[in-house]
Amino acid sequence: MTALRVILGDQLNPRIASLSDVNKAEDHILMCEVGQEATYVKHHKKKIAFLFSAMRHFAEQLVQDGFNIHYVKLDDPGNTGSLVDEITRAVEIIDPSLVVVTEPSEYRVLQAIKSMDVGVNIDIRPDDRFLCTHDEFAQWASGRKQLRMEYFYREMRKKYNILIDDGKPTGGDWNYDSENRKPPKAGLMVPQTFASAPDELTQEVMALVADRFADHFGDLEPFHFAVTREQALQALEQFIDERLINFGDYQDAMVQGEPWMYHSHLSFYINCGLLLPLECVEAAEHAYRAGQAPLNAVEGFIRQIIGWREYVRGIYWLKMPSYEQANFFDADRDLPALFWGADTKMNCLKQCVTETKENAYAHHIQRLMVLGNFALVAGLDPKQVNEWFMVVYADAYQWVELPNVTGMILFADGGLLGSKPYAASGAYINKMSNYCKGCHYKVSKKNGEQACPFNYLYWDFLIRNQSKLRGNHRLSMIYRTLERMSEEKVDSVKMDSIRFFDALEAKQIV
Ligand code: FAD
Ligand code: DLZ
Ligand code: SF4
Repeated sequence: MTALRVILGDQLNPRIASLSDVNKAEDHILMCEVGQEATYVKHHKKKIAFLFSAMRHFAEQLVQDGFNIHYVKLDDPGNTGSLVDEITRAVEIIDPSLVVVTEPSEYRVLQAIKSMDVGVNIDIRPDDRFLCTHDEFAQWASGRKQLRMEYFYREMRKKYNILIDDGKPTGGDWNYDSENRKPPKAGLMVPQTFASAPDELTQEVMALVADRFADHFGDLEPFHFAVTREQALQALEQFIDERLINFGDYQDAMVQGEPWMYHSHLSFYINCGLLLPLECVEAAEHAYRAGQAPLNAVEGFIRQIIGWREYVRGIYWLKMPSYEQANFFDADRDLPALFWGADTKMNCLKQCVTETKENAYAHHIQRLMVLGNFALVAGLDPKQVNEWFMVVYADAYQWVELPNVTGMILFADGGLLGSKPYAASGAYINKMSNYCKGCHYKVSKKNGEQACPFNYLYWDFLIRNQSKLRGNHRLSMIYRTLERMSEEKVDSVKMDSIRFFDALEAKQIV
């Protein structure tokens, strides 16, 4: 019996469920580069080059290991341009008695595969790279008034026995986040991120991307991502050896000219399968046990992976497809051109967009507290904001992008994922970065043309949405402060915001 085993672009691991019972002699493995996946949103050039190169390297490895590979390149004659049509075409060519696929990570692709009729059974297997199944998450969520990552995370720690000593959390506490908010200090020496020179195969892919996707956002060069499992393991090792020690302390810090900071830069590799989440977590725990990294750093890193990563995926599958439509604040402002690199006088936004364009990467606090904070307080349309975040980051797949954008930054789900909106004034950005020093605006000024726009947009957001937010007990202090604000001050907030929004709409440089 011949099976056709489909490997999607984000399933690049030999331990993937669809290969668990592969018969090397008889089965065929299908991988395909298709125009539709690269253009349904116009992904950053670096993301496409990264994924195509990683796919080709993975296929090459499978060939060396003796598998029958049916690999369709983007420019192969006959390439139909869509995943579904390529699977159909391969079924016609290979004539298997079964198609096996690991559940696609994105709802859109799962629906497309489920609705296929290729004349043979399609076996869709759970993706066991994730640490929590859909059923487990649904069970955990059922009956709870509020979903909170922290409680989910504790369950995951217990389930996988991670940072647990004698049944209790290592060090006595579950969470050391309060130790992970140090502002950057002058003269921080940030180690280089992992870099590998593009080999011949990657160069070929880069030429293809430069030719076919020239109008997509983002810089293709320099390209230094890992594109094989071996290289991704080196990137993991380099993070554990050189940056994990400071990951916790400076997790929220932003420094001009330092796009990578002490973060791991592993999301690209974990999300496409080159690394497995549990091996990253185990490497970090091992470093702690060996005395190489402090607990606040190790626990913080582990929480991101077995906590946040699994939690957002759980919410995605719990709430799709309606989650895509969520717009709690009825926000409808168009995404301004500054997100695509048009000039802006707001230095924090300029830095984060420029680095995003160069690297297809920004770290979490840049995404959350600069780009996301602006999208929230300016009332940008969730659909356009989601599309932007899907386009620009090399780690973006809808299962992880959508909950982070709709839930975490925009609060467009009304508080399902997080308990309050992450809105902040310029003071937060000034505390956690050195961006304000080089800015046209004055972070110390609350109103007027020179004032930092975040300072008045923050209050304008709270005023505009008070009917929806006043009942949120985590915002009660802030609303009491607003009540005590003079009428004159409230008027200045509104006037400054109107002036700012008018300028945005008139496409002036803000
Ligand atoms: P580190 O800071 O080193 O964290 C370690 C790992 O934890 C990451 O590699 C990632 O796998 C995981 N992680 C951390 N935070 C989150 C989170 N909030 N959700 C899920 N996983 C997390 N992450 C993506 O992988 N893809 C996205 O498209 C994406 N879009 C985002 C959009 C917004 C608006 C925000 C606020 C966050 C988004 N994130 C996304 C989460 C997070 O910002 C990135 O995972 C992280 O910046 C990747 O860099 P890193 O590998 O250096 O992470
Ligand atoms: C993101 C992406 C891109 C750019 N190209 C491909 C591709 O050519 N072939 C493929 O199998 N997957 C690609 N992907 C990933 C998919 O868009 C999608 O995220 C996965 O199939 C998971 O559902
Ligand atoms: Fe950003 Fe305001 Fe600081 Fe300028 S002053 S960098 S706009 S926070």
